[in-house]
Amino acid sequence: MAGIELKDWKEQIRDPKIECMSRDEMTALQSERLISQVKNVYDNVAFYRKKMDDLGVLPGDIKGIEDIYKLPFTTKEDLRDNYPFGLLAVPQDKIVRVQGTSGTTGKLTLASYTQKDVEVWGECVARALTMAGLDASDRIHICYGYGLFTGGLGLDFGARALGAMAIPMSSGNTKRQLMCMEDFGATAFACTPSYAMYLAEAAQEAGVIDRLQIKASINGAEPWTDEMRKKIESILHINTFDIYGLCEITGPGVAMDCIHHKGLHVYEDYFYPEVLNPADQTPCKDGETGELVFTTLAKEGMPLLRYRTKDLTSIEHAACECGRTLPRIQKFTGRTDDMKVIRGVNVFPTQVETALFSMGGGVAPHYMLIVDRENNLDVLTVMVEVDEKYFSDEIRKLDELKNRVGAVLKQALGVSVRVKLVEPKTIQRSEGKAKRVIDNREM
Ligand code: DLL
Repeated sequence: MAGIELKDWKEQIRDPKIECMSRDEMTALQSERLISQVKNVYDNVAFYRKKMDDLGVLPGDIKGIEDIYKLPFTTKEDLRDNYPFGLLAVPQDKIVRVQGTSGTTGKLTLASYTQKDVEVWGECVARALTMAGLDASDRIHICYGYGLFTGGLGLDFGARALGAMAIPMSSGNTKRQLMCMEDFGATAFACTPSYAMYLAEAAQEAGVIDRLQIKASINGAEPWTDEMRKKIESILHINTFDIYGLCEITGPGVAMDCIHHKGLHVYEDYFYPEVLNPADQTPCKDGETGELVFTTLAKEGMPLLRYRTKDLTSIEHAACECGRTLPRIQKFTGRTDDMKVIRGVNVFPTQVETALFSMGGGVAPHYMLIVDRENNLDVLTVMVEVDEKYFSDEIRKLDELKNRVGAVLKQALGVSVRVKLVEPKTIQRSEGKAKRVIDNREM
């Protein structure tokens, strides 16, 4: 059994007053914050004043959180159009930090933070770290990149708020990462799930697992499956936790899953979540999948109303076994723009991951989807790493495995795929977000 068994788990809650608040109290808090936030953006952000005027909505029309549907949406394009500082609600000299998306092409999506915004951010990440069973005695090895991307600094702010030791490794040089983890006695680490998988395999290969004191890892910034979670846990004998966030809203620490792994708790006292039908933006019921939309309730620097994340999930408001009343969003299948339509069928990379894990051996969870168009038809090729032995054994075994992978993927995706089996470590490992899809149709 990996990590700490559930029965031995001591649930820690950093701020029970908020995290276990009754729904009525939370609604009252959210309403109060929304009313003042709407007045703030109407008075201080020309973009929102115009949007609200166009809709004929005045701040006085917002009497509580139930009126949120009256407010305008904000999109990534709006952020780009107002790049870099057009959406600030405070003078630029009150901004103490900017962070951006991890994208490498085109203009960045930039977010600006006041001193208080940074403190709130650190507090939210500290709540998340507490949810992962960590406290001031822990040593957190952070291998998210430090820079404009929010991963490294976000976890660092959280470690500081918790009073834990931050080990600011940033990404790269896996051998050195493992050496420092061991030498500094790290008790937790944080990075993307794909890099956690890579680190786990590297630690296994180097035979250092028994010398590490890691008990938990905090992984997010990209979609990953429950199967991947269990695989990392079983290799390293730790508990892993899924952390979610986006720079526009705050960075990591918008939501985090607890030891029960039944969805990620949203810090809804600061970030009000809506799950909306992507076709007409009407609210989804609990359990129905839609687009996640956030309103920042207390952000000073760059508050956003109804920001469309393009992330697909469902929400659940029933209290969790951990005692928290914060609603839970389901683990993400992906973003609307990660989804590929192959001959009319919607395909997410995470479906491939689940299918590969269901095969129970032979194939590794390192894969890539390549989409082409041949003779006006979409062709999906899935490249998968397989055990070395298939390349040394007779070719017949490799062919058999290829047919098996093809059948499993066809069943899971509902569309036939070409399978390309490759040797271990062929697919490029990423220290940032894993690139799972190449769509040559977009070239
Ligand atoms: O990825 C913030 C972050 C850093 C989260 C470290 C967790 C850990 P951005 O670069 O702005 O911010 O990218 C945000 O990444 O809209 C999702 O599509 C995706 N994403 C983030 N966390 C998760 C997760 C950071 N746990 C975009 N599961 C979001 C699935 C995630 N997707």
